[in-house]
Amino acid sequence: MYHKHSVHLRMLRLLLSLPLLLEVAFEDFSDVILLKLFAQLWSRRCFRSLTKSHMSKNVVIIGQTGAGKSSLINMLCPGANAPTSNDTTGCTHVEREYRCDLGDRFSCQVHDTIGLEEGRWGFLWAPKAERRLITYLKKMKSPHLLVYCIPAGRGLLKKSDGRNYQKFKSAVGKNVPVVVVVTHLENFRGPFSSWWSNNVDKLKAVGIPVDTRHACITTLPKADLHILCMEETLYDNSCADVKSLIRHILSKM
Ligand SMILES: Nc1nc2c(ncn2[C@@H]2O[C@H](COP(=O)(O)OP(=O)(O)O)[C@@H](O)[C@H]2O)c(=O)[nH]1
Ligand SMILES: [Mg+2]
Repeated sequence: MYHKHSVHLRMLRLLLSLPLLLEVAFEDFSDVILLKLFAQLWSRRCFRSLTKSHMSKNVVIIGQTGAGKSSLINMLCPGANAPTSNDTTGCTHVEREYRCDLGDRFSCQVHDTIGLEEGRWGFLWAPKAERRLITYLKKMKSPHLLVYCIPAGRGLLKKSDGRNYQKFKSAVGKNVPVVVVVTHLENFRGPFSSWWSNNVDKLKAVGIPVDTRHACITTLPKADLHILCMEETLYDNSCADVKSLIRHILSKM
């Protein structure tokens, strides 16, 4: 992408300077005017192409209540202050979008959503939460990417995660990729990425394809990691891994 733009820029500079050079060299001004016109059209095309990478793309974070969706938003978008809680019922009561700087001249909109799989006693009973999410995705002009959030703790990966993964994958259609972000990994021994390979059988069993693009992270803030005597870099590395995953997918669109 970067290479393509720098080539565009160089060609643009060359083309813009051509009419001036020719004006000096030739007396036939009609050719020069035509060249100027061509250069202007080219510059507009280049401008559109250059701004494309800054265009906002919609990344929607979904998953069961407590998976860490809002915490992930707060990690990706400093200052977002998305409400988080470890209450038994969800504390995200309304969908909201935040601007996220992905680095490498990329940015996107990340959407926090209401938690799935709550009981009747929850903020929004599971069937209603599903319908609401489907409506939200349909209303959105174009979701570009779904990020399915899974908590990594023991017994936390559920059949319902596979069901929801498949349900929302087909709801958005085959042109919208779905990736997985596994959270709550700060206590994992070894590199976080090996959680995925350690758990392929369970992923298969619940119905999440093992070749799904993914990131394995913790969203625990640095202050909390510090209290637990854990490396604060776990936070920065997690943030970088998710951003690079999102950037990788969006840059191919
Ligand atoms: N230890 C740990 N706690 C997390 C992590 N991600 C989220 N949490 C906690 O889990 C609870 C639910 O997180 P929240 O972001 O509100 O989940 P949501 O319902 O999916 O939006 C909060 O208390 C978070 O602090 C994580 O990676 N590690
Ligand atoms: Mg939330």
